[in-house]
Amino acid sequence: MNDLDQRELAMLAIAREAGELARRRFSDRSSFTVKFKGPQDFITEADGEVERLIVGRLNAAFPEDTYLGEETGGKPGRRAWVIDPIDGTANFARGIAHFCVSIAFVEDGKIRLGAIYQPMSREMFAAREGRGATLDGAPMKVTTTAQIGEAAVELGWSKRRTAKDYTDTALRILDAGGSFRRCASGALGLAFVAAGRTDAYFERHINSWDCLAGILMVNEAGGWTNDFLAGDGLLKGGPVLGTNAALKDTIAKLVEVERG
Ligand code: LIP
Repeated sequence: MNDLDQRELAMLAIAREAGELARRRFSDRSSFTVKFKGPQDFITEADGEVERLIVGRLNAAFPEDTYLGEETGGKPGRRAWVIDPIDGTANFARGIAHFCVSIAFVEDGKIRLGAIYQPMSREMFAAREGRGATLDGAPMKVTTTAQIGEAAVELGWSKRRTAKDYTDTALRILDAGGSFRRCASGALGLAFVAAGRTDAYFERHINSWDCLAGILMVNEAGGWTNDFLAGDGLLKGGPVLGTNAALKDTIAKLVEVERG
């Protein structure tokens, strides 16, 4: 078993263990309080608790690796785990069962592994560079939708970009005949593109911990993403578009992102 095999097995087991902890906290609303890191930026004690579990387990198994976590930060090196302990925190805080644990492994600037575990459905979305993407072990494939008039597009939102940018983008999608939604978890939004549940996910600014696992899944499921890690996406975030090859040019033009 090589290093990546060992990391893949550990990542999947830890994502599931961490997700079950998040599920227990979500199911007992007296177990956490809701606070704000900023406008519309929720946090609960569960976020930190889950991240500490993930980092502790990974550090014990791979002490030479580095980390970048939404809640504890970090200095990612050549081999780095990029972690969102609870993506969809606003949903978690409001009692909406649409949230996940997202873990990605980046080596030499390439996303090698990704796991997105949705605790309330107990679905495990996963991918390994060059070996495809799976949902509970079964292969995932993006849709073949080619017409925007048949497409469902999820548009991620945060206050990191203007309301006008968001509404202008949504209007272009709607005027072109597409439908749009916003479900408040970028990781699940990209995982659903990989699973063929939606046709595209776009967000003008998203953080690396929210999207790296999902980016790998979309590419390994036969889809296309922009080059998120170009420039300084790992530390500064940036735009993310994940879709299928048939819609790529249409959607990229509507959301005004470089096709690369
Ligand atoms: C969320 C992101 C999502 C964004 C939400 C929020 P969090 O992350 O995954 O892409 O649209 O506003 O930032 O805060 O739930 O971990």
